[in-house]
Amino acid sequence: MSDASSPASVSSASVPALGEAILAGERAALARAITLVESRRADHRRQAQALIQQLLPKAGKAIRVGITGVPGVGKSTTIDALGSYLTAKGHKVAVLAVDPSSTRSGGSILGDKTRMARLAVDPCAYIRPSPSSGTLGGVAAKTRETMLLCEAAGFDVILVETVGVGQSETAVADLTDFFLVLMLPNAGDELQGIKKGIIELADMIAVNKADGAGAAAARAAAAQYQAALHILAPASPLWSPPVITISGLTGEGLEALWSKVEAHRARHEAKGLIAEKRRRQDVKWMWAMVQDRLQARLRHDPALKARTPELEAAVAAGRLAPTLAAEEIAQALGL
Ligand SMILES: Nc1nc2c(ncn2[C@@H]2O[C@H](COP(=O)(O)OP(=O)(O)OP(=O)(O)O)[C@@H](O)[C@H]2O)c(=O)[nH]1
Ligand SMILES: [Mg+2]
Repeated sequence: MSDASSPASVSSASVPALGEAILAGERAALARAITLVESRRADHRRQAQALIQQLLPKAGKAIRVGITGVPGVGKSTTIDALGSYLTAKGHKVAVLAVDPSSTRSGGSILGDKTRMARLAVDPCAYIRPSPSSGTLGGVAAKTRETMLLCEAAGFDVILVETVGVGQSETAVADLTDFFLVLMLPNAGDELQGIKKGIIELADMIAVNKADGAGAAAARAAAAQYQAALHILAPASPLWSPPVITISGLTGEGLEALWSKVEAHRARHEAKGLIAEKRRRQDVKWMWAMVQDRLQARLRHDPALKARTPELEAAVAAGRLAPTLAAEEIAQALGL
């Protein structure tokens, strides 16, 4: 069930209490904490960091799955069906999203709730739409912290949806243990447009809408993707990304899909590779956040904001060497 989060205003003394409430599985506390994490206010950021630090030892126990695909491929429909299958098996499922374009005033929120009708009323599921503003790095960093809060709250499956635009797939792949790429059955054009980068990120490809009249086309597409994977994907001794067909609408193939996710986890966990991947991701996140802060300084520092248009114009006009302009900006940043 998704909560409408109230404006977060937590006195610093009550951060530990909020943490305890999250650990006890209180939905309202989780929603408040996520609101803190998403807030831009400096005092909220500090409280959020204290909270994350407190809860970190209790986080990390979930299977984290990223799901991408072009608009309309059926991500939300599939997540609704997969999530319901998983809660019926006793899992607690959190659904998060990374959509850096979702400043469109909650449009995606409504969309997702109607497309995830079953999960939206499932007491063992929690749906949280994408943080609605900021850079991709900023949005993804907040989603990452929200994921940690959900784990501390006892969610053992985290599904992160992202629409396949820009670099959002890479950001979500860097948040998750397993990256699932959904494809449409009409492979012809799709295969042409397939980005090599996506294939390299994929731990599995699922051709969706393999139902009714689409079933045969889906099977044909799956065969083509399988062939493409052999050519494009780097061979790993541990895992060859499978290509399967599913229907998010009927639920067909979702059991097989999940058994692949579990097989991937078992195989990698046995060699300590999930933990290793997460440590690598953490280091990458650290640098991504440093870069985000530097960029924010670049954009918001009043002196720089006043000066950079002139510098840009002078460089563009050939009046100033780029090196000199860069030097001035670096000095202003204290570098
Ligand atoms: N036949 C069939 N239709 C499906 C299936 N999955 C989704 N659809 C339909 O495809 C349309 C888009 O589904 P969504 O789940 O909203 O797709 P999405 O990938 O989440 O879309 P965005 O959030 O806009 O990127 C809807 O009309 C669904 O009913 C499927 O397995 N079979
Ligand atoms: Mg969707």
